[in-house]
Amino acid sequence: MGNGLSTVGPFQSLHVVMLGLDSAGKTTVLYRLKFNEFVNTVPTIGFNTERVRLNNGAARGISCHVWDVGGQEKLRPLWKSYSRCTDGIVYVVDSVDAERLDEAKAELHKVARLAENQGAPLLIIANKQDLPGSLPAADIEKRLALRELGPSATYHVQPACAIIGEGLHEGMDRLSPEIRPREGAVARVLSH
Ligand SMILES: Nc1nc2c(ncn2[C@@H]2O[C@H](COP(=O)(O)OP(=O)(O)OP(=O)(O)O)[C@@H](O)[C@H]2O)c(=O)[nH]1
Ligand SMILES: [Mg+2]
Repeated sequence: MGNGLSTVGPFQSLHVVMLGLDSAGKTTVLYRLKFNEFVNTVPTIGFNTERVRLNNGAARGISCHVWDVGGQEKLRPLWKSYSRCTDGIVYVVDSVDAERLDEAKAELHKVARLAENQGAPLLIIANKQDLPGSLPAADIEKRLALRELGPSATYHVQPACAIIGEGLHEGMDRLSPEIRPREGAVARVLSH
């Protein structure tokens, strides 16, 4: 990501949507961020949402309203409405599921190219780095063809292991300084 000036300070609240294929680890990420512990999950039918206070680096003190939307194929049409006017998109990828990386790429590009998501920074979580055979962040970046999202897209690929929480706060720390108030964001910031 670039070196954008931070426009988001403590006590402000951001709206972040978390997407990714089923079983990528989204709900595990959500509860790890919220409770700082491993929570055994079941596949999400619909969505989960939690308010999460970030505690790392530049993001310290920022409150995020995180929406974790189910990733099963039949639920993906919902992604569009959950990502509308979001301040940032977290896209979780299972780094050992090489077979489905093309599918993950297609779904990501669909969402990132929506007109209303232009300008929303993207954090890719290359999850499950604890498993043997997990692809490194650089390979995930290539396989997702992030450069094809265009020169104005801001993204960062963060290696992570959601079951122990490694990399998650670091990732969120990279996301938040990239968030600049857009129309929706300003309204939400002022309303908190
Ligand atoms: N080894 C390992 N397993 C993980 C990690 N993160 C999540 N898992 C496991 O992956 C499985 C799926 O995790 P979920 O968080 O339910 O996945 P999800 O993306 O929310 O899936 P949907 O709700 O169906 O979209 C669970 O068994 C998790 O325990 C990780 O970093 N490492
Ligand atoms: Mg889930």
